[in-house]
This record gives sequence, structure tokens and C-alpha cells, in this order.
Amino acid sequence: MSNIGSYEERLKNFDWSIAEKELGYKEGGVINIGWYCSDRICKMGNGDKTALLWENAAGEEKRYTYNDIRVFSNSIATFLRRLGLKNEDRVCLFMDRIPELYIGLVGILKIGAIAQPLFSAFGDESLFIRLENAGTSAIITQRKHALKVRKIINRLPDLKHIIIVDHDGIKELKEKEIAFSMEAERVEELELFPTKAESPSLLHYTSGTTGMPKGVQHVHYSLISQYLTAKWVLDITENDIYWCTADPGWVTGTSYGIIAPWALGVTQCVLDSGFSAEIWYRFIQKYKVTVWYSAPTAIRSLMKAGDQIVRQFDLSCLRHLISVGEPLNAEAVVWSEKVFGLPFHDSYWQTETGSIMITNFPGMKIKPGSMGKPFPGITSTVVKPETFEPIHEPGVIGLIAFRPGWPAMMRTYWKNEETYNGKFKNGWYLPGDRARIDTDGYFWFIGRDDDIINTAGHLVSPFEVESALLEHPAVAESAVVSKPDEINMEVVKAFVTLKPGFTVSEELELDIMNFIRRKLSSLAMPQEVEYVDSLPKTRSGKIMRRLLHAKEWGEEIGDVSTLEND
Ligand code: 6R9
Repeated sequence: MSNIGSYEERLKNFDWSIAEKELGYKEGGVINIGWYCSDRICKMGNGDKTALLWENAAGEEKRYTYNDIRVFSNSIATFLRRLGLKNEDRVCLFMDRIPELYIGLVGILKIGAIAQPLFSAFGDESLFIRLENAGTSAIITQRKHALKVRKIINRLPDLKHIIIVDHDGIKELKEKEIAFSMEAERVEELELFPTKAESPSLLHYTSGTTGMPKGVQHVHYSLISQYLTAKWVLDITENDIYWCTADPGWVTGTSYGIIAPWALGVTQCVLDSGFSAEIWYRFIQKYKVTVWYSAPTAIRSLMKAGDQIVRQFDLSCLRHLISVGEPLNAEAVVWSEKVFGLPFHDSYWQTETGSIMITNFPGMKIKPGSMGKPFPGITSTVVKPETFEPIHEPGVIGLIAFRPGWPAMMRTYWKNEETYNGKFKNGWYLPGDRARIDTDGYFWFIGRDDDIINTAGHLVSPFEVESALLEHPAVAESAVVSKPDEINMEVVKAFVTLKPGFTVSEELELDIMNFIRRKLSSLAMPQEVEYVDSLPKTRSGKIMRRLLHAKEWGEEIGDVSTLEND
């Protein structure tokens, strides 16, 4: 079974109302993602169908039906309401990939509150920046992560409740902490908050180049794009077993790891464990995964683990493979075709776009290394960086541009309308990436148009790392750039000058690395710290990351006429 219709056919008759009709939504009516992900599926008679198959590193397993998702999300929603939380309050989810994270998101949306998922590996400073900016009222977390919240609670006057989902009932609860067990009660009835198309739903933080992370604000109407792209691009059908490997701390893990699969009523699996080729293949084999949505870094790691290990497992269940987050190299596509008998289909989008924008549509000829073509309903081109006029000649590199107006587009950056407005030029939304389009209309990714580092598919802001580095007692100045890496494509590298009295040593390098890991996260941690006497600066005193970047990548240095210390 498959949803495949030819790309050309889909293009011809396209209208977003196709999804509205399938979902039974009428303009001006109530649309609540939480309800669509649970109650609706039960109403359709699929309450007993498995919604979630969950397993962790210790081999514990859990299984939830759509009816379980419905009653347990009701249970969370009711608990939040009793605490006084209401529509448009920000509620943060700060957990490992445990069931409460997935079902919690559904519960938050049901009361019309705004869900703010954050990656559980974030350190206290990463967490603080995002909770403060959002004015978050409550955070749902686990005991082990509550320690990080405790460290910053005094600096967060808006944060009233720290909800701990795995409290042992013995340890004393600290200030503002409250224990909650999702499964203690099955709440059958809930009065749903009647969100409308433009009601806010999610706040996802993404890295900026010059400033602190930005809160990308989405609305309930995003479901329309997420539903249809999952149906046509991920090709999810009724009987599939779907596995999205992304963590819901990132947008892929919510749009296509919670919202789309559950709105489609499919059975999805979650693995709350670290990566190894063996663990992943065993998981696919055990749960008979048919549709697999993953990322290039993972695919490259699997490639590195070799072909031999693939043969130790029966992976014949796999039917459709899709990738997102970073450039998918041609070799990875060719390799997957060789070992799985199926190519990975690239998909390109970002936190701000909310749903897949450019992709290798199922059934379309794949050109390995190319991202494919725009999803039907998406108008896209490349524009000149100076004038923002579309480039008509094939093969010429320009800025990727989208005509605004698809359902899942962000509605603003939280409390940062100015930066939001700056993303639009000449009537186009610019995601900040460069590409070229070939004579057949296929898009080829070239690179980002800013300094943001994409490490293993996760965006890291050099600015955020530089700011954190300056808090280390030994660091006087710093500049952060990417350096090439075989598996992660790029990793973080820091150049630092030391304060008087500190001397260069390997211990200090390790200390600086760990300082960032604890404060921000393991992804933001520099993999290398290079000590320098001074940093290249423009005459106006701005650090020229571009020079350091070029050096790391063995590229031409380019125009250095504004350099101060040459
Ligand atoms: C969904 C997601 C977005 C940025 C994006 C681009 C890069 C994403 C890509 C890709 C090349 C692809 N990116 N998909 N680059 N090929 N198929 O990843 O969202 O975390 O916001 O990252 O990631 O640079 O602008 P997000």
C-alpha cells in the first residue's frame, strides 16, 4: 500500500483544502491539534489501535493505544488546568524521549496552552535563555533534569510550577516542585479549549546568527501542511509502522514525530536510547518498521558501521526512507539503495517553515545529491542576493526563496517582530540557505548564507557559544566557527585568547569544553579549542569569523580590506 500519486498529477490539482476536507475542518471552525492526534482517531473507530510503541536503553517496553493517548493527554490537561494554567500560557516539555513527552504535548495543546519543547540535554544556561524569553509558566520534567531547573529558578519569576513526572514519592519536593503521574488516573472526559486556525500552538527555539535563540511561533492550522506532507512525502498509510528518529526538542520530532503521524492515525515507534548501528537495526527488525524518517549524520554513521552488520538483521520490512536536517550526500543515497534496496529521499525544510518544503517526492526520479522539487502548493525559487529578484538561468547559485502563505509557516518570532520581518524580501520568505536549480527544476543545496553551524543536523549559534565562553574565568575573547567532520558534517571549534595569568594547557582546553557542555549542551561543545594571541577583527572591532572559517575549510580568504590587524 502506498499513497503515491504522480508529482505532476498532484501539482495540477493542488489546493490545501484537500487536507482541510480530509480532516473535516471548515474555515472559521475549531481546529485543535491535540484533539486531532487522539480523540478524532478514537471517534473514527480506531481507539484500540496502537499509537505508540516505546522502548528505552534498558530494554523496557511500553505500548499505548489511541484511546490511551486520549485519556492520558486528558489527564495531563486536567492537571495543568487545576494548577491554573490556561490558553496561551507557555508550558515547557523538558524530558528524555519518554511517553510523557509525546502525550504531554497533546495534553498541553488540548487546553490551548503553547507547548515549548526543549532538548533534555540542554544545560542550565541554554534552558534559562529560552524559558526567560518565553515567559514560561510551567515546566514538565524528570527528576534528573529538575536539578538544572532548580539552579535557575530564582532568575525566572514567571516560572510557577516544576512538574516532575517520575517522582518517587519519598524525596522531599523543593520550591515550586509538584509530582504528577500521567497514568495514575484515566480521565475520560475533557472540555477541549476551542482553538481556531490562528491560535498559537508551539514555540520552538532555533539558533540565530547574531542574537540569542529565537522562539518560532506556530499555530494550530499548521496541521494542514503537516498532515498532507506526511501523507504524500513520508507516504504514511494506515498499516505502516513509522519511526522518526528525531527528538521532539527539535522541530522534526514534533511536526513529524508527534503531530503528523498521530493525526494520520498510524502506529509509531520511539526509541529512547543512544545511537549504535546494532541498536537501530535491531529496533527496525523487532518492530517491523516500514517508514523511516532519519538524518544524514545517522546515515553516515550507519555507512561507517559497514555493510556486514546490515546483513545480520532482517530489514525487509522497510518500505520507504526519508532524510532531513542537513545535506544528504549522493554517496549516502547510493549506499542505502545498495544495502536496504531503497534510496533515502531527501527533504528540506526548517523550524520556521513548520513542514517539508522541497523534497524527493515518492515515485519521482531521484538525482542523488539533490533535494528534489517543491511540495505542491509551495512556490519556490532562488533569488539574487543583492536584488532578491528570481534567477531564471539554471545552475546559478542564489538564495532559496518561498512565497509566503502555506499553512505551517511560522507566524512570528516570539517578542521579536523585527527579526521576523527581516526574513522577508521582495515578497519572498528567505530561509537563509543557498541553492541552485537545474534544468529539470531540481534544487541542489549549496550551503547556509550565515554563520550558523549545522552539526549533526542541529543548528548551533556561534554567538551563543561565544557568549558562554566569555563566562569562563580564563577566556578574554572568543570566536566560534565550524570545522569539517566526517560524520557530523561540521562541528564547533572555538578560538580563544586568554586573560592575563592563564597559560595554555590541555587541561584548560578540556575544562573549557566541559564548561560549555554543562552550560549549553554536548552539541554546542567545541570539539577543539585553539589558543591564539589575537583574533582577526574589522576596523570597527567586529570579529571576522569568515577568515577563521575559511582557514578551517581550506577556502580562499577573499576580501580582507576591512581587516584591522594585518
Ligand atoms: C527540519 C530542520 C533548518 C536548516 C535549514 C538548512 C538545514 C535542513 C536540509 C538542510 C540541506 C536538507 N537543512 N534540511 N540542508 N539539505 N535536506 O532541520 O529544521 O533545525 O530549523 O534546520 O537545516 O540549513 O535552513 P532546523
